[in-house]
Amino acid sequence: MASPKKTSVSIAMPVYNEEVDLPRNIPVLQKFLRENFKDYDWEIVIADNGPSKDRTGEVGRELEKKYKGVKYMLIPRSGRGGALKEVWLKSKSDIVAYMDIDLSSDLRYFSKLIKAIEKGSDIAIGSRLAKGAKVYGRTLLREVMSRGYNLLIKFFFWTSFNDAQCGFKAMSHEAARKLLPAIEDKAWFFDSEFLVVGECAGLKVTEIPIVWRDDPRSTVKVAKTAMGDLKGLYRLFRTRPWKKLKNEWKV
Ligand SMILES: Nc1nc2c(ncn2[C@@H]2O[C@H](COP(=O)(O)OP(=O)(O)O)[C@@H](O)[C@H]2O)c(=O)[nH]1
Ligand SMILES: [Mg+2]
Repeated sequence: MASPKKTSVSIAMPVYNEEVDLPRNIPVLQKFLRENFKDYDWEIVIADNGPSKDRTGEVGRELEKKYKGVKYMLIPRSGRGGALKEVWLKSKSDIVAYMDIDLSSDLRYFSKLIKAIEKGSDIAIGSRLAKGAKVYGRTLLREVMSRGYNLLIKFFFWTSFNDAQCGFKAMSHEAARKLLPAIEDKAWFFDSEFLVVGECAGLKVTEIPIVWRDDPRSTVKVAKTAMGDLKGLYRLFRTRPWKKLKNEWKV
């Protein structure tokens, strides 16, 4: 008798100049999935951008050869959001997900994200600002900015989630297929945009409190990214893209 089809999961790892973390953390994630995700058909997709200016490309291709279930993809130009969108839209898996290569989010919470989607959520997100979350080593500046930014989102869009920017998220194949073509940002605002537009259009977002150990090395330029976020929120407030989606989806 044929065994029942396993749920498939694609995990994108957006990377830019990550020659140090890639060989250290891809094996950690691959081992974790081998041991804990036996009931799933999983793949890890290294989503390199640019291309990176260091040996990320070579290291990524070596990891693809060496480790089962690991793929390397070079996505020309687009930033982090553009890379995620491309990997997710190309994926045929039932569930698409992503996490940051520094593995700041404790992997033990990954199955909770996936289970939330299996139980019927369209989007599941890790959260450092929900009740029950634990955060170690985050700078006061990032913490204050993050709290302020998320309050602003709630105030203007009446959304339910508390942490738009955590690098630990999953989405059903169906939600990705219908939502992502409408998402414009190709950089850091991408996450906020798909969450706001998705929830305002009627998709179900589940927030999972996680344990986060901050990696002090960061590729984020705080002032520039904050400006991009504010401009992005203003664009969404003005254009209200979910209205068109609600019509298309007949919500
Ligand atoms: N594909 C891609 N990934 C990026 C880009 N910029 C940053 N990343 C990745 O995004 C993830 C999160 O970056 P990180 O610097 O840890 O952000 P922070 O934890 O918010 O400070 C890491 O895996 C980075 O390599 C980009 O332009 N393209
Ligand atoms: Mg980080």
